[in-house]
Amino acid sequence: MPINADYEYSEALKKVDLAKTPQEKIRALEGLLSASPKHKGAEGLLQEIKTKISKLKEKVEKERTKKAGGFSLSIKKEGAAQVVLVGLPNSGKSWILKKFTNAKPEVADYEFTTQIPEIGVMEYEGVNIQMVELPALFRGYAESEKGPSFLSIARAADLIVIVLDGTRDCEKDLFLMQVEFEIAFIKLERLLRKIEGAKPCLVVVNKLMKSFTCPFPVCWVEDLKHSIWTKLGLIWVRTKMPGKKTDWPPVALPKGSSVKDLAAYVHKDFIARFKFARIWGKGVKHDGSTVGLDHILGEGDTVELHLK
Ligand SMILES: Nc1nc2c(ncn2[C@@H]2O[C@H](COP(=O)(O)OP(=O)(O)O)[C@@H](O)[C@H]2O)c(=O)[nH]1
Ligand SMILES: [Mg+2]
Repeated sequence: MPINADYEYSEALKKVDLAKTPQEKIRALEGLLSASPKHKGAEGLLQEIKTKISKLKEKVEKERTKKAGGFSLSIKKEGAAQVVLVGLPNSGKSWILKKFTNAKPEVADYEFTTQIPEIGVMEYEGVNIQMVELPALFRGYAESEKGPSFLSIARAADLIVIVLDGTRDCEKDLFLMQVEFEIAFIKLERLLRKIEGAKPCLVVVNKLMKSFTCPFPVCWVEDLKHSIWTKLGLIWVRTKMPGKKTDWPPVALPKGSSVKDLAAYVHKDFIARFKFARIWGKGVKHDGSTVGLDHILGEGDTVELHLK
């Protein structure tokens, strides 16, 4: 290890010793983690630090939830993915939920209209995606009475959509929310920077289109549906059995899925009974091509499964 790296590590270690509150300890350990050597021999050490961090975070979160009256909220996932809408009061979360889903939330020109999570279902090419609106964020949310419970829903979601009001100072509003996520130990996935354990997130600008500096992927509200789908990293494919009509609804699978993944999804016995599949779609040279289990699927493919 180079001398200065050695020095950095021992400084980081000192900070860990000096940290008093669990929060300080977490930050210090995260510092230690980045200052630690990354070679093969250090894997055990790195793992030890990571375990310490996650245990401390769990402890802090438990205490926060206990303070909030002991309720950790969770919303049962339905459909191919769960997407959570977060934003400041009046940013247009309910308006978005109403526009893109079957839900009928109250959309109103006063603050904190939505007091409990509202749930709707958005359809993309026949695939259902659950959309949950969380009660509006504010400064101090992560340590407020109900904020931690609501943030636990965001933590469990597949994607966090941050709603910004384009008529306001977007950078400032976004920063306020970033701080709350930081306090709640929810790491948000950034453009151009890989962060371990980070949550996929998407910023949507509502009301007025404008551009601003943003470390996360951004879209305009009119493109939200497609942007959510892209960000989820899913593809939809349609299945059929020989001689039958194409099934409905389509199946959503992670990008890069194979015929084998699809067969396993459709029925637990289908891999064992698989003979071959025929595919129609952009992914194959000739419509109706015969493929095996390893064939990688493309979005919009129709797959006919031939079984023993
Ligand atoms: N002009 C315009 N107004 C909007 C838009 N989205 C929401 N609003 C208005 O902003 C206010 C707050 O919307 P709402 O969805 O209730 O905000 P929430 O508190 O984030 O759920 C309402 O008066 C909406 O009519 C939009 O895209 N354009
Ligand atoms: Mg609302």
